[in-house]
Amino acid sequence: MNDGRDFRGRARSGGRVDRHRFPPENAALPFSERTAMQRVFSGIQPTGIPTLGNYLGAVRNWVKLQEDHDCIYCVVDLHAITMTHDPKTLAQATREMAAALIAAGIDPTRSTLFHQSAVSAHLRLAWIFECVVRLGWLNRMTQFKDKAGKDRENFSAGLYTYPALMAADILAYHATRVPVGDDQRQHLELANDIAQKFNFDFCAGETFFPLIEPLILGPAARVMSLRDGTKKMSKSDPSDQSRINLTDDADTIALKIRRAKTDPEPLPSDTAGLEGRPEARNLIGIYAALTDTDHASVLREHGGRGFGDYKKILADLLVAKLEPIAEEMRRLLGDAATIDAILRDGAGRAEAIAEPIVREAEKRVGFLRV
Ligand code: AQP
Repeated sequence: MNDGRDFRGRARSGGRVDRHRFPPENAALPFSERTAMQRVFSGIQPTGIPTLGNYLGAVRNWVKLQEDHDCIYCVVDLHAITMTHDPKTLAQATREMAAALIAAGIDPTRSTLFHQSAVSAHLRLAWIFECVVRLGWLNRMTQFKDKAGKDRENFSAGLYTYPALMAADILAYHATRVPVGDDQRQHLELANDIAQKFNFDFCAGETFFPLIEPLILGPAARVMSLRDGTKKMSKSDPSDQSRINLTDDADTIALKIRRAKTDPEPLPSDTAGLEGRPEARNLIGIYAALTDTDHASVLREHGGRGFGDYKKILADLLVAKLEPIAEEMRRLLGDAATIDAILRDGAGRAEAIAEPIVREAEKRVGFLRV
């Protein structure tokens, strides 16, 4: 079954497998006409209105990647049921998330946009990966610890095995580049471990599943809560004041920024002065991301200002950037049938790519085909 190498592709004595080769020789390419471009996959849960964190950490980068990548973007409703959810609102939340992505700039004629539960290949590969991943690896996942806290016995098994489904989401498409916020870094490292163990166990060390490169981009890869600069901004945070929702109107944005927690000192003039000031760092990072600069340039421009003054400037910038998205989202949601048709079409295209890859994975595991 193997040639004496461990699952990470390292020869136990001498030699080394080239784990970075892409496309893998045995990956039965091409699966679409566009495989000359690197394939990107990313997903977002329909667990609420997307936040400024989702937008700056992920979605804005998804939009840019459409220029020169074969992009597949997924509303991950299977992941959304790993936490307690309301079945009456999930379908509409899925539609709203699709509308938010389109309003933010995802072009469904250039990218494949669909919802996860419409493509069963995700679940078939996820099951195989659940049998590949080791319990010890899952035990190290900080997102599960953060979400379940001390009450882990009462959380779903799905939340615990979430990273195996996430690995399947990406690898069912042989995607190699995954734009995410910094909170997902550990899950992508695990996905690479799963891929390499699968290759080792079932492909004699060949690169059937390619290595994934996380794309964690920009000065706002982790946008923090407006109430606590040490906690990430989340769409499911019980406090609406902790986040900016992409649908917030101008007054709400201004009020939330005005109330955002800060310290009494004025802004420093250089990045060293942000040390130990997580709330100041967060508000500077948001401005930097929205203006495509970095923390240092923002501080060169605004260092020395008091927060009262700076918050007004930041709120105006946020309103200018987010209002057009909210408006377009409202317009799109007036026509649910069109959103559904976009998702249906995307699911068909996604399935055409994933099906042969997952069928090949099932064959390699040894399932009977009759
Ligand atoms: N605060 C954040 N800063 C930067 N990036 C973020 N992302 C999420 N929060 C931030 C990125 O957004 C993408 C989609 O995330 P998700 O919906 O799949 O799940 P999540 O990371 O758990 O996001 P939330 O908003 O915190 O959702 P809930 O509250 O439902 O758990 C990912 O790329 C993520 O990195």
